[in-house]
Amino acid sequence: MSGENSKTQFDKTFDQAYEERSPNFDEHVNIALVGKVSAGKSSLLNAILGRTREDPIARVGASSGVTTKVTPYKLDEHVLIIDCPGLDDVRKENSEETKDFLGSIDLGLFVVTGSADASQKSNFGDLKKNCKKTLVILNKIDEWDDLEESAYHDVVDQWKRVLGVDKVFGTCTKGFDPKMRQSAPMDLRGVDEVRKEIFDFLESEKKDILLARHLKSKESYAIGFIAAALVAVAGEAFIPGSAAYITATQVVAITSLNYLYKGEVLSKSSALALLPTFAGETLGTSAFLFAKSFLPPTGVLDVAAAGIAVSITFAMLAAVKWVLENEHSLEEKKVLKEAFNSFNKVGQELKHVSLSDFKDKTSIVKLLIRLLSKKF
Ligand SMILES: Nc1nc2c(ncn2[C@@H]2O[C@H](COP(=O)(O)OP(=O)(O)O)[C@@H](O)[C@H]2O)c(=O)[nH]1
Ligand SMILES: [Mg+2]
Repeated sequence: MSGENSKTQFDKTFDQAYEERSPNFDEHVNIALVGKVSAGKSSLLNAILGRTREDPIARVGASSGVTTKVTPYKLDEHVLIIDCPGLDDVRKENSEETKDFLGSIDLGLFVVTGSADASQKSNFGDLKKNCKKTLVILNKIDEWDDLEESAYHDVVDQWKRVLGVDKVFGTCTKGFDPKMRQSAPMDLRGVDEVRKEIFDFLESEKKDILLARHLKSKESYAIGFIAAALVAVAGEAFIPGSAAYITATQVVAITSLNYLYKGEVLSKSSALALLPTFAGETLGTSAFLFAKSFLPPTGVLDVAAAGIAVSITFAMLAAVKWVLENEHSLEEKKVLKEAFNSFNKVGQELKHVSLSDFKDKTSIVKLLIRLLSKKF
């Protein structure tokens, strides 16, 4: 195989892998937040995005009228959340924006409170018909705090039966009302589970990053992202053309982290152009990776090389995360390089993690939290 051909093969594999994995940055996320006035829709939205009472996205109020009928939250050009009692209220608005919205709702969050109410069935049916996915959320579960536990389970079962669903998420999102006493604590329950369900769904649509950008704290999302990249790299080391796959994973992760923190789309070529910044420091190993993957006939890496690929990827992504978090830009090559060198030391430990352990993303996340907290 000549060098020329190898390069072409690398580019082809890289481009294809990149296209397959890259988020759709020009896509849209439309979410319908449906439920009666005062069910806690605005509170739930704040809770999902990790907001505080002082820094809400959606206004919360005990007096009905705060969320009258239809309240749109346009988080940016790509993310629209409409808070309304039912989709019919949105239809009545009859603007271009609401028409587009109704035609492509990704997610419907149906928020109910109290005991099961059959009159909500048609509203739910309408929502379900118009969304790719719907979640039913029983909010204000604190209402059952003083009752026997069975009372809460009974009401969940009734809602399941009335709406014909297998799952009802119980939540408490108390504490966002600006009229609350300052000293009154926030009472948040069940929100993590709802958030996870939402992001898992959006991830399957390759759109999770579009909403994740609006999370108040991006830390855990970013860590999950790096963990997923490491899991991918560990698996990719053993497939033919591994260097191209690994590079695609790195580039996708860099563009995603950049969007998460900056809300800007970094082009494929700009992200690719960053890689030599890191490679310079690990020339031996990266040249090794590069060369190895072009060795016929299988082009697979051995275990040692796979460990190196994982630890380099860790250092690279940890550095990118650190730079973005600390208000630097990826243009600052010197800062990026320094951060890479520090994390590269910290990440040596990853070389000794058995590759089969990379199947378990949860334990990798735990490991990353520890490694990333090491100061440099
Ligand atoms: N007890 C209790 N009150 C809540 C909960 N979630 C929201 N609230 C309160 O219910 C009222 C209406 O909430 P809001 O989010 O504005 O409802 P929306 O009209 O559906 O958007 C506010 O006073 C909230 O503080 C909850 O889980 N438990
Ligand atoms: Mg509201």
